[in-house]
Amino acid sequence: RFFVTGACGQIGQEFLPFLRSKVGVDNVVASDVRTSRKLLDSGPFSYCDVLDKDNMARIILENGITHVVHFATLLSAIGERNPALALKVNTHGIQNVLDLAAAHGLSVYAPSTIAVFGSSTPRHNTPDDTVMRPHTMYGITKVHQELLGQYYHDRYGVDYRSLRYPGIISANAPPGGGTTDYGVEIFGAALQTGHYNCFLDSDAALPMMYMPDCLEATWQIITAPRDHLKQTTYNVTAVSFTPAELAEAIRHRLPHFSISYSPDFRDSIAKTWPASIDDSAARQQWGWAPKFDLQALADDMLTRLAAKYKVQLPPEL
Ligand code: VAH
Repeated sequence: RFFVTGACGQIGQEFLPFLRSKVGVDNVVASDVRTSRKLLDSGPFSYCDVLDKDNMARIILENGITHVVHFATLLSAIGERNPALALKVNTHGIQNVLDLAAAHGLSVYAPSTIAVFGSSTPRHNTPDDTVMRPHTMYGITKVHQELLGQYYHDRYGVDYRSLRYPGIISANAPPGGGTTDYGVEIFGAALQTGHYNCFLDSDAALPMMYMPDCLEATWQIITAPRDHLKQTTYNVTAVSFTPAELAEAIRHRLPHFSISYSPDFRDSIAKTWPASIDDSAARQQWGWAPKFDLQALADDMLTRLAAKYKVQLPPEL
């Protein structure tokens, strides 16, 4: 049975129904510090602040949990607005999860991020094992998570697994305060106003992935046979593009779409992250292969959001 923290977040919202479709609704207990009617009606839910270890222990033991999927976290941009809270939630949350995993023999999946890298890391085709000196509180806490996960794996035998997500683009769930959020906002603006003022500069290249690929990658690493895995944390990516290149892909379907640039502090964060990453270990060891490239991602986002906003897309050229 699975326990999912951060079920209301960008990834949690979509991973929850995906996981339930794989293992059965009643085999997944969702949790968060917020909830919604939709979430409560969708299956088992328990209120859980990841800082409250006793409550987490109660939920895990009373529900016979064997796997924890730990999504609760503060992302890069929101973390810079409140570094003290990001430090607390991100480090204590994973520590509580790992302590309970060690005590009760649980498996843990907790995502990491390309934000673990910094300006002294090679920016192109960044390998799995390289310099990790991040500049954001979010990145610092995720380096801590990676090392702690490895430590609990080596010392207490915890089956800890992690993917370094790139920016994740999704049509359903809004992102929650990251540097890569522009990649989602741009589609809503393109369809609703025809214009987007981007908070990153035109040339800020970042690795990205479409949500369906993210869900598959996450499921694949969770279910991969342990003896195929030679490391606890893997780079994964699908495509890399700049805001200008994404705008171009949108113009393919919406020729009148325009973009302007007003880079803010998030552009300075983006410039310290890799422009592209090397995920060959994930491809070799557990068969990672993304399905969506830039144009496929843009077309699918526009089709889904046009239906949501009831906007007519011009016929394909
Ligand atoms: C962020 N979307 O922007 C997150 C991500 C690739 C970075 O972890 O903070």
